[in-house]
Amino acid sequence: MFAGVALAQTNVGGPDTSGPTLTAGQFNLIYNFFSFAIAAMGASAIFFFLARSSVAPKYRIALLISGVVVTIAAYHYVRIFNSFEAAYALNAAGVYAPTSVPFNDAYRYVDWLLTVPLLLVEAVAVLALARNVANSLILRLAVAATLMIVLGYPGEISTNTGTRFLWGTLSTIPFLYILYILWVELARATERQSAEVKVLVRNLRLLLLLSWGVYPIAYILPMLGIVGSSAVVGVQVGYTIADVLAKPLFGLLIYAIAVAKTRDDGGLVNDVNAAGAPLAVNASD
Ligand SMILES: *C/C=C(C)/C=C/C=C(C)/C=C/C1=C(C)CCCC1(C)C
Repeated sequence: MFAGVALAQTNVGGPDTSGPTLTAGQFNLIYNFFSFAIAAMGASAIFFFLARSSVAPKYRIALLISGVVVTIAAYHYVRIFNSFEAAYALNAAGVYAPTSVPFNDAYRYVDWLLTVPLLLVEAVAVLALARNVANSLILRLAVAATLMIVLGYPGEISTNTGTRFLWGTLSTIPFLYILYILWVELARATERQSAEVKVLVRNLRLLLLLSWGVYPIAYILPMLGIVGSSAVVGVQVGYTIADVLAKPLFGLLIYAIAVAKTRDDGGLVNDVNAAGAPLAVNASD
């Protein structure tokens, strides 16, 4: 009986069943952000797949992974968008009230579970480090990324501040570990690079810090007294902005690094034959 009461309390709303009413402006803001994310993810997927031939073969895997990441994200944003549309209905009062269909926030976490480890692989891949160094980095980063997301989820779906705080804190431990590893290793990896690559990698690290830092901030909004419809808007818009920075924009920086490193490595004759045979090296570059 007590357990039942406790469960009912901590699970109010569950994965967002009975959300608050949204004004037309709030609904449209979220709606347009989701729509923008679908366009950004979809268009950048096309770009990353097609841009592979403009970088040296050893950097192509990084662009391929960038393309896969934004493709996965585009798919999930379509699902999130549809779920959001079904979860609210315009009523006679001109506001959007929750329907009986819950807004499915789990799509985000499933998306992150796939894309976050891949984003880390992408960053390591473009550096073209020695194989053993790269493998060890990828393993540590992928395990930490998975832990970060799995630990964050129970807090995300809880409306209980204590529960949210506990899982959020646990999730922050692997998060800090990832940032530390990337900060130290990305810096070390650029020591021998050209000035241009150094600046680009520095920008990549800053973008990573800036965009990844938005997620825990959006997560704690409901704990900072921002509740009801403002919390829904803050969390959804916050995560969407962060996703566009962390995936398409991050991918573009990866592309810029691959182009700069291709040039530093001696360039490439951009005339790839259809069979994808090894490219000739442009000695004059
Ligand atoms: C493309 C998606 C990306 C890069 C997602 C990144 C997500 C995070 C960095 C999430 C971090 C969290 C915490 C550090 C604590 C609270 C729970 C999370 C999962 C929101």
